[in-house]
Amino acid sequence: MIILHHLRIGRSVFTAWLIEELGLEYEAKIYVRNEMGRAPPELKGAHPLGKSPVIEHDGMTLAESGAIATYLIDLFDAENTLAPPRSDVKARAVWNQWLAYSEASAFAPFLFKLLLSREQQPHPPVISAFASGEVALQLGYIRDQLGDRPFILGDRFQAPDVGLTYILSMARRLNELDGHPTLGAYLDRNLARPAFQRAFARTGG
Ligand SMILES: N[C@@H](CCC(=O)N[C@@H](CS)C(=O)NCC(=O)O)C(=O)O
Repeated sequence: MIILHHLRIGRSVFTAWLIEELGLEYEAKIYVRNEMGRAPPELKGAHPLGKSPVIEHDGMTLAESGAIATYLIDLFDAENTLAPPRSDVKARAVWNQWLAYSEASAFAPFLFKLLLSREQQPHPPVISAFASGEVALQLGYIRDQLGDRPFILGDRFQAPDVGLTYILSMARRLNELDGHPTLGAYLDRNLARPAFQRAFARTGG
């Protein structure tokens, strides 16, 4: 049995979604953010950083959404539904690139935007210029790479689409998707998947 330490309203629902896509049993331990939007101290009982998602499985505790996704797929995706087979080294490398991309390159500019949106004007010009330029760069990159394909790696939904959905849902919250109809349609397509709907209902988002 997998235990998912789930902090509400954040990226952990996307780990629940992956677990649902794999059809696995799990228990969600749910934590609620404090008035500053931060995790409660009890989450440090699951992992020293006190951040979510964290899973416990088979005597192991694991943090970091990308590492959790790779672990679950290595163990449970025997049919290669969410990843190319490991024997296809190049396809797997491209898959890994996209799996890492959401947390490694894409996330920080959106976080800056989110934090700035909570600050009063005038905003610090260096951070504002960095955030705006990088958000435009990342959204343009995802749009161009997606093209007119339904999913980021082609015709088939795979694990990197989960992380990209997280990034694009942040972009939508920040009103950054208005000029990107193909990204909006991609986001809606992913959020409509029954496994996402189940994860949302089960965890509260
Ligand atoms: N790189 C980590 C980031 C984990 C993270 O920052 N999670 C946020 C939730 S979206 C969190 O727990 N924030 C609570 C806090 O920092 O107090 C991952 O991919 O899992």
